[in-house]
Amino acid sequence: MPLTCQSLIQAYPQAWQDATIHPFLAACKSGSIQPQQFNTWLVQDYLFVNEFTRLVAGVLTVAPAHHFDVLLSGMAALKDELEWFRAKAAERNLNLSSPAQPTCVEYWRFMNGLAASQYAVQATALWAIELAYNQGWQLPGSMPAPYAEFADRWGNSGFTEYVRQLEQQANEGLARSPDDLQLQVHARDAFLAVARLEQGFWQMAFNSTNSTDSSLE
Ligand code: HMH
Repeated sequence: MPLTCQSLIQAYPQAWQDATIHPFLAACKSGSIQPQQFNTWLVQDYLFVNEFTRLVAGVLTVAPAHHFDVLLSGMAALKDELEWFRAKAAERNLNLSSPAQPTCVEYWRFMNGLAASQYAVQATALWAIELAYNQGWQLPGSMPAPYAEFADRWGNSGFTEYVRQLEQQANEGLARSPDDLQLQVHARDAFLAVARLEQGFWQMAFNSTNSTDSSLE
């Protein structure tokens, strides 16, 4: 039996719930998120997405050619997303040259390390990273301004469809070696690492107070 993306979520529901349901997102929904918390997330996520762009580029180098369309559409969307982050940061007078916090650096390292993995492992991680935001921003339901715009970026139907395509491609990659147990373990570990890092990323921003974050201003 080949491993599938859905079977990973079913096997580790708690890890996935921790990755996608967090007090940070609940506080955006209720409007009680503090500016330092939100701005820390925004700056650190910009730094994350820069490195994530390299991950997608790396996946492209090992993907079969018939998977290029989906990956290239993701790359094009990232160009727009990085511009959008810079505009949002400018509106809030945030310094995007701030240092990455340890949790962000840990996520970078994980993503850089994936380059040595087989395509199916990389495709599984890419799917999990995008699904975490797709579900995380969608699950709370409609958010008040200014957070609605953020929720829509990752919760919109086009992005949801993109994540579904990533899932199909990851499943296809996994299905190519149904008897390779080492590959399955590796893909599972990547999925669990993404879940843990996603939870940590929300927690990092949620914990941020004026005294813990020197990067704002
Ligand atoms: C931490 N995970 C994190 N940031 C993002 N922007 C995404 C996933 C989705 O691209």
